[in-house]
Amino acid sequence: MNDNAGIPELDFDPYAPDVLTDPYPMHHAVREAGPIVKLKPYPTVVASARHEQVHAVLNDHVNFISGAGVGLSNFNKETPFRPKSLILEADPPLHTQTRAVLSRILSPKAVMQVRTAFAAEADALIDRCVAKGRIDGIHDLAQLYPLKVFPDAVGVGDEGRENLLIYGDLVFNSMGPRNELLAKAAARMGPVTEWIMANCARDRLRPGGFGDQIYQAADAGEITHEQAPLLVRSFLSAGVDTTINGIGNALFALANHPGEYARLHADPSLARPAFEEALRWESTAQTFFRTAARDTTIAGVPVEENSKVLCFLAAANRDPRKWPDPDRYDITRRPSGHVALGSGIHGCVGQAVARLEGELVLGALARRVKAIEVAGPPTRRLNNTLRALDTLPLELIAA
Ligand code: OVM
Repeated sequence: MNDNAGIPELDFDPYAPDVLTDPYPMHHAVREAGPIVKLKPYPTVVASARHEQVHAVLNDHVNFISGAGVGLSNFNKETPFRPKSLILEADPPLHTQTRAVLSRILSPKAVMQVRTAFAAEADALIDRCVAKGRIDGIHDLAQLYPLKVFPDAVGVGDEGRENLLIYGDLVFNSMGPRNELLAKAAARMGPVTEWIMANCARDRLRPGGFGDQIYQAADAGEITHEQAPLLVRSFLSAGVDTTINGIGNALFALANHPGEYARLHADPSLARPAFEEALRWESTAQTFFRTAARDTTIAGVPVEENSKVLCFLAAANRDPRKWPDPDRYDITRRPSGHVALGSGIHGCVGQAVARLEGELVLGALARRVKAIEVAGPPTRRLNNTLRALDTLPLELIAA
């Protein structure tokens, strides 16, 4: 089991269908094997499933860069599947410039401006779900909400928004190996990519929306006009599938923990911490990579330049070294320090929007629904990066 430099080597493929279906046994094994490990199927990768090392890697953007890709593929050796994101797959100084623009557009203060509109949509949607009683938590709720409010806020037209789901699925699959999941997603890619890029153009974006504000930043000289459409693309890549699954996973957590749901119903102001704890407990983005920019170390163990470093975010979020009773979903835990939204200079720039969406959906639910019952077995939608449900049959008991 121990190879070069004493790094344990484990025979797990994080992208095998059975592992994607139930990653927790692998998370446990990788975490307990050591602070960093190697994985037999991916010899150029070192991986960590512990909170301390994952956090340290994410907070060292000098040694562990993003510009060579944040998936398995190393852009120093392989061509990226699409033009690189100017924020996700970028390092300072480029990242510093683009990040400044996006973080202003998505700042807590800016996000307060959309709160009223987002709240009205959450209330209306939950009313429709309560009227139905029996719902599919994914198709009737988790997908509909972000797919309405986020493109509205960016300023994208109503036509063809389902392309955002297909594109998100593709982008997150592309961060894994070239397996069957990626091939299936890529088969749907041509017209979808065209639709996405067409909707990044200034004349397609509602004046004043998040998308238009990127062009305003270009007018002001903070970024170039050539960069603007690619930055709008980041909204359309990262803004929908992530929150859909964040909300879907939170519904899954609450449906399977009736005691926690009862506490939420009794005190709907727990909506925001309940969503936060769901991010920790069942992390939407399971993994992100960095690339070693030079020979360096992790936990004192040598890591060679150009190695890909696999950060198991979801496993770090259940590391018993960091969290008491880590497998327990506890809506009053207040899990600050979780890495579901990353950490460091690349930490989720849209987190204020993501948290707002989660809070409003769970809050509306808490006020109108006394209990959520599991009405059938959920099914999974396997993705190389995202923890995603395909269906989640629920019975909503009105308050
Ligand atoms: C982007 C992008 C795409 C996927 C995820 C993400 C989590 C960003 O295109 O910038 O952040």
